[in-house]
Amino acid sequence: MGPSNCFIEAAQVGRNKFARKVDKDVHYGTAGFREKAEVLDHIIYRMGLLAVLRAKHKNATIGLMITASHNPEPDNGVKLIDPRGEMLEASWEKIASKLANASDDDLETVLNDIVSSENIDMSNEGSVFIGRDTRPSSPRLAAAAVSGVTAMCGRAQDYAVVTTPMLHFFVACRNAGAEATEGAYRAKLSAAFNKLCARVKPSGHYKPHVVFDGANGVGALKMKELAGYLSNNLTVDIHNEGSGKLNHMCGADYVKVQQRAPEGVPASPGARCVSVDGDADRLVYFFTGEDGAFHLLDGDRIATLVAGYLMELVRASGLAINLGLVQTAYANGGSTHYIADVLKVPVACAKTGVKFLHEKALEFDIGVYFEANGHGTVIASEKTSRLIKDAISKAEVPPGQRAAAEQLADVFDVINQTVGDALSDLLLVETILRSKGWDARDWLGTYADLPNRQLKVTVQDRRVVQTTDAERVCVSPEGLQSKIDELVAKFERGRAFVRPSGTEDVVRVYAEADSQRSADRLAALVAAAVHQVAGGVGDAPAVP
Ligand code: 16G
Ligand code: MG
Repeated sequence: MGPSNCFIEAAQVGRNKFARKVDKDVHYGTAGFREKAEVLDHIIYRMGLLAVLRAKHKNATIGLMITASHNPEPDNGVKLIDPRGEMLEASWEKIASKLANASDDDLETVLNDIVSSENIDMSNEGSVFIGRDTRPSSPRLAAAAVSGVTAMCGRAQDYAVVTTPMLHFFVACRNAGAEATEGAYRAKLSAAFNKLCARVKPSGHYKPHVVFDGANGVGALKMKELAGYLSNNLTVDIHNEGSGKLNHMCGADYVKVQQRAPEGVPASPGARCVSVDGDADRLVYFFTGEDGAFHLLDGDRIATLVAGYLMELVRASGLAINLGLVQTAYANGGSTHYIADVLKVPVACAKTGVKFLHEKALEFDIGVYFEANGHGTVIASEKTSRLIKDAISKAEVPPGQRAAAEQLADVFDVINQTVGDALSDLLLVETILRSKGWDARDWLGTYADLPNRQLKVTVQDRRVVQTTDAERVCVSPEGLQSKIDELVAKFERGRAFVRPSGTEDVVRVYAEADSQRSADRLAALVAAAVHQVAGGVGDAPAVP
């Protein structure tokens, strides 16, 4: 079929089988499109079309993942994955939004416009990998995506139920000429982990056992499979394995936001527990103390653990590698102080959203990045990987330095560098705790968090709030930042910022200070200032 026939067919199928159900304008945001599942069919069909165009444009395989991550079960969503396993390039997010919002009658025109403005060679193959989470609506929506790919004369490979990071991995593998299968993924992670474990016997407080909260989603299914390959190096006790409702009273988001243990997980004091989210691209650790108190080890804790450990290895290797940690403004001031001033690791700040952290991390030879909510990974430049390989193979490198380089290489094998991956991050954290002989309490003891508070303010139009300097400074509305500065100055160790949410129709407020009472007061005062100058809706926030 000639290229123009593809457009005609794509538009016809779109009109006949995947007509728009709602007229609401949608927007491809940091996590793709996310809506109620029943209105997504036409959007996902169109993303199938777009994925083929993107694949032809890049002359490479593109990924299409159907998930709404930590959202409630009735929601769903879609995001595209670029050739090296990274998130869709920003300029194509606008194209995605335009295609999703086109009327049924305009489809053919919009598709033609994309091809001419992006100069797409339609004779290239359009290969698209498709994956989905465990939501009841996901099989139907995956079928819509396949229809889109087929109508656009592309070739779909359906991986059925996989985690988001697995699909990123498959796309990167295929485009690098490597095996893109679940078996290859499991083999890579488990072989690297088992090799690292063979080198270090469990010692000190470390016990090779974790309690796993699978959020009743795909993370539980895939952890169960992976666990079978870890032999005695780690036993995993899996709960919320799928019989309950997805993300309901469980999972990483629930645990982080509610600051409490998930339901469905037995609370045995001191046991190291981990929660992943609905598509297993983020995780948090926690444990319950002897006194029943809940203790969270969030993305900031993981970041400091990982960056500190890798910095030790880099120093021991003697290699000229510039390692840095990327956080967001949400990172607790206690963690930033510890990593920068105690562990002496350079720290950079990026805007909220995985792709912004990833981008910033590329500026380092080894970039560690984590959001406080548990999204994150580590990436190394090609130059760094070469440097490490050379150090291992050169006879003149002193044994101690070579051993550190070897350890670095093996640690990188356990990491999914394409995107944050809860299963890979879990193995990384376990590797480090094991090598330090730490339990969760030792890990928690490395530094103290500053008390903090997050609030939301509803305003008429959240776009009036604009920020700069990685969201730490508010430039609009005028006068808001000077008001925040004034308030912050009144509190010991005070810090606060505001930003429009990318996923909810609210302005978010974050504040921290030397006591919980002060953090609560500062957050409320800043929220009241936002309400006053940014067009607050309803009653002004109460100040305790
Ligand atoms: C999205 C982002 C997450 C970010 C969150 C912020 C990805 C894959 N996900 O879920 O990184 O923390 O948005 O939400 O990038 P907010 O803008 O509503 O605060
Ligand atoms: Mg997720």
